[in-house]
Amino acid sequence: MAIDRSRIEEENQIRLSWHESDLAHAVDVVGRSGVDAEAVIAEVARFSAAAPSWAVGTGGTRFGRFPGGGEPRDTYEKIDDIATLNSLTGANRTVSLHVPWDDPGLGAGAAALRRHADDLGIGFDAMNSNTFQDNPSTTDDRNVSYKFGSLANVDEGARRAAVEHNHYVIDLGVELGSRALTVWLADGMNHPGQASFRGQFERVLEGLGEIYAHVPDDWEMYTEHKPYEPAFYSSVNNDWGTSLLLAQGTGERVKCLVDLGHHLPNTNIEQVVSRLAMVGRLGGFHFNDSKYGDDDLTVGSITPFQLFLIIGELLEAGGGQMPAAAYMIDESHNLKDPLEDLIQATDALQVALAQALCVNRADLADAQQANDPARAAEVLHRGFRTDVRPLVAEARRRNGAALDPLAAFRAIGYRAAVTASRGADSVATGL
Ligand code: LRH
Ligand code: MN
Repeated sequence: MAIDRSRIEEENQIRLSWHESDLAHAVDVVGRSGVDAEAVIAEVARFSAAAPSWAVGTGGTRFGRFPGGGEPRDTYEKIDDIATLNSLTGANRTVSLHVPWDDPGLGAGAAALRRHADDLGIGFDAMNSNTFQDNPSTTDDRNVSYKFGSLANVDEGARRAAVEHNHYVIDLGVELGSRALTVWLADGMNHPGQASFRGQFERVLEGLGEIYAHVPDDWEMYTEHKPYEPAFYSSVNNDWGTSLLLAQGTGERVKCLVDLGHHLPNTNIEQVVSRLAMVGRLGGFHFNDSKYGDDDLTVGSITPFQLFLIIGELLEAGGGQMPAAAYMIDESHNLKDPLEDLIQATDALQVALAQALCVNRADLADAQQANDPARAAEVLHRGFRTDVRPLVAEARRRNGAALDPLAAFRAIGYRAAVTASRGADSVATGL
């Protein structure tokens, strides 16, 4: 089930005259700070963030889960929903799968899923392996468990299972046209003394090496750090420093993936981004937002200024454009409709990018060179406080998408339609 694009055009027609006057004003305002609005619109239109297959359903917490109905029942329907999302935002052109939550099987299964996604104009972004849950195909049959870790486990059987699972995920990704693997490990300790910090690190480094040996030459591999959860005393890959050591210790095409929610409160994430980009090891992002822990909330909903600064560092690293990297959203929805949340997340990324592009980088460099922090702040805030929404809407319109994607999603009634066809209690696999 895909949205009829003519319906999106109808919704745009309703708003077109307002949009055109708002756009003319925004172009004028941006022009006065020496920024080319056309360049901003073009760069926003070029941007895309992969949608996570595990976030088109209701996630829930250990305290409860309140599904809203009409959830995708398999990976095909997840891709239908992501195609709908992309037709509204024009900026979610790929899906990031999580195995075994999404596993069409090698051969005919993968080929059929690839055809389905292709027909809907959706590509496959980085694949995610899962060695944080025991499951029939990788652990149970081998009578091993990830309870005490996967690559870091002292049990050779568990380590073997984890390496071979990642090999399988790579093989699947190759057949689907993906070009990267993300390895996030839940491995760590809950209790001081439970294991050796160095021992766990060295076993993970060895395991990543065995996984990397299977990675095709035109692929990248990402290590994703996280300070805690589900390990509550220490995680093996706990921060960007450890992630960088693992990436540099494993191979040239191994880079670090920055999940915004995987940083302790008050961590200067934009500085982490600057460091990793500086050494050529910034592989990708899992965008979300959080107030306390890994809350996986809507991108830009809690700390929009931090998101603006992070994207500013990316433009710095990319010479005024977004550098090539794996941009992905990683959220878990509890209260909002999953697609509405992803629409708002994507809009927040497009808005933060447009704001960062509205910073006159030459003026900022001048102020920095003059040790004039007040003027530097003025230049920065001028970008952050510019109402860039008409520029973002125009970028979407030029991508054949919606001026106002959330309003269009509701007006078109996609959720009601899929609830009718899938059932009010259909449940999606994932978090
Ligand atoms: C871990 C994480 C990781 C995924 C999972 C769904 O918290 O961010 O990226 O494997 O969420
Ligand atoms: Mn993540």
